[in-house]
Amino acid sequence: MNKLLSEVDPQVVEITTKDLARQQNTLMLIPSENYASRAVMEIQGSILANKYAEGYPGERYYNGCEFMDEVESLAIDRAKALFGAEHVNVQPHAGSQANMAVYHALLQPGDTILGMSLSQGGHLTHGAHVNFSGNLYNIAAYGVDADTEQIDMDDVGRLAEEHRPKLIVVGATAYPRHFDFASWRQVADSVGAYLLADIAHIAGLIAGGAHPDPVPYSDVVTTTTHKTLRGPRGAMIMCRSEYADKIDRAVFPGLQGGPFLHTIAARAVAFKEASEPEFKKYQGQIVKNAKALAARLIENGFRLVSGGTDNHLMLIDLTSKYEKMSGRQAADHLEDAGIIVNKNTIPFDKRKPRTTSGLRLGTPMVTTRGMEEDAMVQIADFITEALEGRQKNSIKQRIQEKVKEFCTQFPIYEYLN
Ligand code: DSN
Repeated sequence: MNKLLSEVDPQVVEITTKDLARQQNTLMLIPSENYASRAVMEIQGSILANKYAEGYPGERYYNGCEFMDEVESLAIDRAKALFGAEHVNVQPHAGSQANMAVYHALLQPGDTILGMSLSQGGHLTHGAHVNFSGNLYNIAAYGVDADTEQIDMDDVGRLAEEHRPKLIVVGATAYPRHFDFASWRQVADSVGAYLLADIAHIAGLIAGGAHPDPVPYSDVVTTTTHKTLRGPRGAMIMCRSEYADKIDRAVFPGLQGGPFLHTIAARAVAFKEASEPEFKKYQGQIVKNAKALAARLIENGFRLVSGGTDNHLMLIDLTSKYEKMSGRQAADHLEDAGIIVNKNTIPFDKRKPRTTSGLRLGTPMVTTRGMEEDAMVQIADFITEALEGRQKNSIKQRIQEKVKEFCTQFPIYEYLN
């Protein structure tokens, strides 16, 4: 029981060490990822992982939960203070489970949900036909306007009127613009629907004051905790007090058994970090960096969906520059050059989701490393050079070396080296 990991399993240590080098030596631009702090990682690997604690603080089905109650209550109180929420459930294991719990709490199978179409920026759980949401519920989908590539609230209002949803989901995984939550509330009220804000991508920006706040306007807000919020993998649900019991019962015993107290404790740590002044500065810098990256990419001849970004991410429309290169090919070329991005559909994409005509990239991770606007100009130039020189392995190899050298200026997890 007291042996070191390196003694018990050198093979796993070796794999992890290789990924540490990858995380250090590449530019990780996937907008939904982040580097969790040492403190967050430390508590995740702690003895809190050893305990079952089905139930909620003060009402557990297991004995020995005194300190589990204490740490879960701390996480809840910190989340409430951070977001100004009336009620918080910190137990969902992941964002999909959080959304599933909300639907389970507020809807019956067959009820209508209005959510953003997956191909235009929504999430699987917002009604995709391959997901439980699209199977169990009747889905109406909104997208973006063909000219502006932004959500048109008049169109959302018309769709709501036509389909009379019981619940409207506002939120996305690939939308580079702000959500005006007050307008969403108006649409929800006009048809008597619940409003669910899924802020998984932008939770950190919201906590740091860099994006409008959904909490005053929404019945329920869900988020993962590992994206811009920079906590451990996992999720939480915030809601108005009137829905607290339904939401809690939907999570446990409705969908889950034992909560993961080690990650709940890590959420508590992340919420503490997110309440510090540096976090606000960090979130502001994410947005400044995204704008700088977007501006340079445009200067370098790329077209960005909707013309730019207001948040942490952007979508490159590759068709504007390269007739034949798909998002999949471009993401692979960039990986060869040490730059990690997502292939992603663009609105009204003619290619399939596994191929795509776009790239999704964002700045949370490079900002965590301490990079600022001048570094974004350099990154945009690396991307441009790699895609222009894609046919030649020697060019991609040279850029990979330059990227690795560039990354040495922004070390991660020095204590692990
Ligand atoms: N998988 C997430 C993303 O990358 O956007 C959404 O849950």
